[in-house]
Amino acid sequence: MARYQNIFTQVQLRAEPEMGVPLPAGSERRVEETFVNYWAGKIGQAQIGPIYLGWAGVASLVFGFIWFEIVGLNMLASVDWDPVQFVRQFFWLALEPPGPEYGFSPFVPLGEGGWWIIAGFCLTASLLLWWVRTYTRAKALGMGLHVSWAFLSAIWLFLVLGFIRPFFMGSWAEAVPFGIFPHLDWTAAFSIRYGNLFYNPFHALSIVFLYGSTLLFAMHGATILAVGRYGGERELEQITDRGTASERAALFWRWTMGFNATMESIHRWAWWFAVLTTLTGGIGILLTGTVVDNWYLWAQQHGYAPAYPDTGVADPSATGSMTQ
Ligand code: 07D
Ligand code: 07D
Repeated sequence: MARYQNIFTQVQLRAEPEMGVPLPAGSERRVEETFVNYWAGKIGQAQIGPIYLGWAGVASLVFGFIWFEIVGLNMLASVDWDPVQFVRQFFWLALEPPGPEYGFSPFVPLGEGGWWIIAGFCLTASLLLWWVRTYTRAKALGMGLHVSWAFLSAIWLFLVLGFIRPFFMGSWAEAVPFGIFPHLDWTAAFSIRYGNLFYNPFHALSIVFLYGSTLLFAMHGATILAVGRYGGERELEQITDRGTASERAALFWRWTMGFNATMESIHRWAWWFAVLTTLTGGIGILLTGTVVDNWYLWAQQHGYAPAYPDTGVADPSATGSMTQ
């Protein structure tokens, strides 16, 4: 007998693999193999595959692999090809972008940032090709493109950080290095150089949406789990029926906060909060150094930060002497 399964069901199916709907003529699945994994079944579906890679998927993996190799080999070279030091110092190793003397030139000696440009190109190609898959696979399944547009919002912030803003600043040196702690050092240095990012209202908005995303995620996840005993994850039949898990879930929030999202709108809330985190973030980063040189002084001018009594010491970033 067919039994309803969800990711919290303890019983794992062991049957003929589910191969999905037939694909339109001309499309091909690259990897038809399937197998069953017990631990995968503990957190989701036990069946792994088939996976549709297609040309975009294969090209994305190839570019991603080249990016990974370029970064890894440069890091290895930086410790004189010593594998032990590579492992010991991994978190601190970096592949840095070109220095300011090269401006935004595409022709930079490999050892002085050229590798960073090539690696950045490969990572960008890899991400964009993966994005193409989210688009074409959704189309092939007759789905909406919500995942693609959301992913594009993250790619927007990534491109602002590594390409669009450096382009407008006229210097690769503004871009983020590849490396675990080095990219955090860049983040801290960026904030200090541009007068404390906390006074950038778009950074604040981005934080609102990031925090909001975690709150909404927790509320929605908890609510659906809490009505799991009434079949809460079977959202479709729940929308129209009275006395269902969905109705309880909605009533819970109306009783506790006076307002409830609907089964549909809660997902729109989540989508917008997540998308706006990186969308507003990208705007905030793009404005930094291009339009606003010092967020703290900007905030003072706009009554957003307190102005302290004059000390008589000239702030170089206020006099314009720092911009050549
Ligand atoms: C959980 C999904 C899985 C994804 C993971 C990331 C790589 C990179 C590369 C060694 C939530 C895989 C990572 C493939 C390896 C090399 C060269 C997603 C999940 C597990 N950051 N950041 C991390 C990236 C920026 C910041 C961790 C990427 C900005 C802070 C990881 C980018 C700024 C902190 C990482 C990027 C910034 C981190 C965990 C790109 C401002 C942390 C990420 C492409 C936004 C945290 C040691 C995670 C940490 C952390 C990856 C950009 C700030 C290494 C790929 C420049 C403050 N970042 N980051 O779980 O522990 O994401 O750092 O733009 O505290 Mg970062
Ligand atoms: C990076 C989008 C690109 C990622 C992509 C993924 C792979 C992995 C892996 C297959 C994350 C590519 C994936 C390659 C493949 C596998 C395994 C999204 C990215 C496409 N900040 N801050 C933010 C807070 C401070 C600074 C955002 C908090 C300080 C800078 C976020 C605090 C200084 C930047 C946020 C705080 C500072 C940010 C990021 C508190 C440092 C950015 C949102 C409490 C001293 C970024 C406008 C995000 C931004 C950003 C939070 C403090 C610097 C909301 C909570 C004051 C330079 N900060 N921050 O989703 O957009 O990133 O700013 O102190 O660039 Mg900040």
